[in-house]
Amino acid sequence: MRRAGQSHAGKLALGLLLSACSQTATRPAGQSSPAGSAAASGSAGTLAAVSGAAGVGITSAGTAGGGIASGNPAEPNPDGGSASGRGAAGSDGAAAGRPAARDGSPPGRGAAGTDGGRAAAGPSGSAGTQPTAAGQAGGPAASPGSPATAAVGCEGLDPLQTLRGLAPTDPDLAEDFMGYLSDLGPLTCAAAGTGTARTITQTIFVPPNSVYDGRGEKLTADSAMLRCDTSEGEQAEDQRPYFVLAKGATLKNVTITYPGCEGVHMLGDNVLDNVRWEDVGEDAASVRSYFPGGRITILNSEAHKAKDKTFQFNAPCDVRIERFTGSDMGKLVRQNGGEEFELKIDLNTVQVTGVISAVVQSDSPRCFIRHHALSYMFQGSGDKSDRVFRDIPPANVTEY
Ligand code: ADA
Ligand code: CA
Repeated sequence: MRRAGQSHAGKLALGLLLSACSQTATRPAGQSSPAGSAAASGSAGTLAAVSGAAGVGITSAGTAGGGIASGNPAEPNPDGGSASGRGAAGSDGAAAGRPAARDGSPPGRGAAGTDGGRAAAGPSGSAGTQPTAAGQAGGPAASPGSPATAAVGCEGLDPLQTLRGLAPTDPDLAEDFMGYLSDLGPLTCAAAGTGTARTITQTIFVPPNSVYDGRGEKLTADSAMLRCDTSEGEQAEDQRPYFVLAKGATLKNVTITYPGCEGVHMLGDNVLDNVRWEDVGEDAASVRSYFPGGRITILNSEAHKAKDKTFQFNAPCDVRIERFTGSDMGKLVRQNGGEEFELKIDLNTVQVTGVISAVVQSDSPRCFIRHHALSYMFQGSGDKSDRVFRDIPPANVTEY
């Protein structure tokens, strides 16, 4: 891997040594190209070992149980066997008489498409200009400007009722959100993990502003109960997530194993800290179009084997990914295709290898990227430098 700060010769020598298309996003100051004119890439497939990934790894401290309150009976989702749209991606039914949802729709709903609901929305708590150095330094769960809100525990809490309270005001998005909720199935509310390896049969709901500390636990989804796609590519759109994080919730010290299913759904203003995806499913974590979005902070984490995208954003967000390692992935970050809402992304000390398609891909003229100590290695041969920040205006990319 080449890193910022190495001499060009040093980079080149190391790059040749690695015999692969490792490139850093370093460029001379003032140059607007996202990745500079990186050297042509080398041989296909073989990846150099990743070194120096700071802060990753799960600490297995603690074995205390408790903290898990089942808000719902542990039984299969009654609508789990519904005929509509299971399995294959995009196999939804008839669209309602309006533009369809912009992201993976619940079964029976419209196919993915565009809707204007979000595209015209303003930025997430920021001026619509290029982010500044200070602009994305995020604190944990709470986002600046949001009222100081106390953590909500699971006791007496109805997850679906809580989620309904977060419905968007836009009627179309609200309808999509309600469809999402009805398809989500039963949820287990939990504000703490177990520190053990266990199989989950329901999506875990982390209440608003709570910190779910898995204490090093290793979770495996029951693929029938979470409707995980275990076919090649794992891209079915109606898989259930391991976690739904309410607004302001934090998830930490958790490993998500195979099958990855829909990973983690983040309502907004969330922190993921020391989360490890061993084998990403449809995606590792996402903000859906009908979620509030906001500040998303992903720290000390790693993700592997994402056939398509790792982190997917379908609503305006201010994203910070710091001390992250990933391997074998289509994209590290994908802004939902065809969307033009504002998305700010800060990549700080990020190392990805085996990238197939892009480090970040967006069709939005308002996708702004800041990066520091970013290194990447594509699969295959050929110069992939135009794919580092794919389809993103070079002027929107700043190295710091
Ligand atoms: C696919 C799909 C989108 C959206 C996205 C996601 O890219 O085409 O509509 O569902 O997945 O959010 O995972
Ligand atoms: Ca998804």
